[in-house]
Amino acid sequence: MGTRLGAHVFLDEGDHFLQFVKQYGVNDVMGMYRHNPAYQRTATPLAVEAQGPYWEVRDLVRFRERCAGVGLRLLGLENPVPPSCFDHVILGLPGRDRQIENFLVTVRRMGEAGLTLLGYNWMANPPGVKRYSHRTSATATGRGGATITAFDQEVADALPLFRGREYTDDELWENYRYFIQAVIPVAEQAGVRLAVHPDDPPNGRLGGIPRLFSTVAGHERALAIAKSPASGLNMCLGNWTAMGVDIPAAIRHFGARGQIVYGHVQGVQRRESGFRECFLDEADCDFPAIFRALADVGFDGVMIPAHSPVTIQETPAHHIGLSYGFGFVNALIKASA
Ligand SMILES: [Mn+2]
Repeated sequence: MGTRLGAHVFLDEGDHFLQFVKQYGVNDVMGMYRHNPAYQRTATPLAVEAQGPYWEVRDLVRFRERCAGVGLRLLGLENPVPPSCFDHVILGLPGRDRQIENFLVTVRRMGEAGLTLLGYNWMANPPGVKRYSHRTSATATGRGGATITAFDQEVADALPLFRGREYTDDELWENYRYFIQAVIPVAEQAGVRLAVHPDDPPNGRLGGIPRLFSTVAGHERALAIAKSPASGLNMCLGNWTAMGVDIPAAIRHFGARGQIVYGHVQGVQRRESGFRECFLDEADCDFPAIFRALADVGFDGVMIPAHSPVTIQETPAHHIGLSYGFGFVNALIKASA
């Protein structure tokens, strides 16, 4: 009960990665699309799409049992399919009904496998861009020479259109309504809660595509459309910091209505034209006040430290940054309990 430490798991790092997060005090974890055997068997997301980019019950159960083997509870999946298997939904392109139907299959099968949380986002990523997809730099320099990512709106404004034309806010809202109204009854039935990630970066428009989840009002509007306890938020603190809003107030607002499903913890510093990532202790947000607000609204879920500055001797799976994050968040949880 209450706020708990969570983690993303990376099965391809081996079972010792699961044990590593367990050692740092994590009990609850979230999986991702890259663990879907259908995805791992193929070289390209398009090939996955041809096979049907949804999860089978047996693969979900196997995943859950592998986590349970080291004492971890698999809560659910975040971004269960690659962006290329969901983008027609966001942009309202031909083929979106098939992508939605595949999404619904995953929701049903998660319910059958006893997984209750499904994180998703509403970003139409430019094709071919992978990790930290919407940074303008992945090689900026942070404290002590650590490598950090950064976003500069002026650089982003010079990018070509991602999808060949400008999309309107109305279009994307209508596409969102179409999607969420199809999913909610199925999610309710399956006992699965959806959590939408803020747009990353939370700017108004990128590559000609509006960013619906970049303001408090946008989140509010989306939840009002869904009107269901099965629809909630992934409180990604890095992006909420980049929005420049009063985060404890937002937590009290949404949390009092039980709409915060889980969250991410990242450090972000705002800059004149964008932001840069940083260590948690130097972030432009009041973490103690944020975790107090979570406790005050009776939040019952996980907060997941994720990517962090890359220091000397960091590993490919970011063990060093993660262990710093686990310790930082664990202390915040203890101090706010
Ligand atoms: Mn996040």
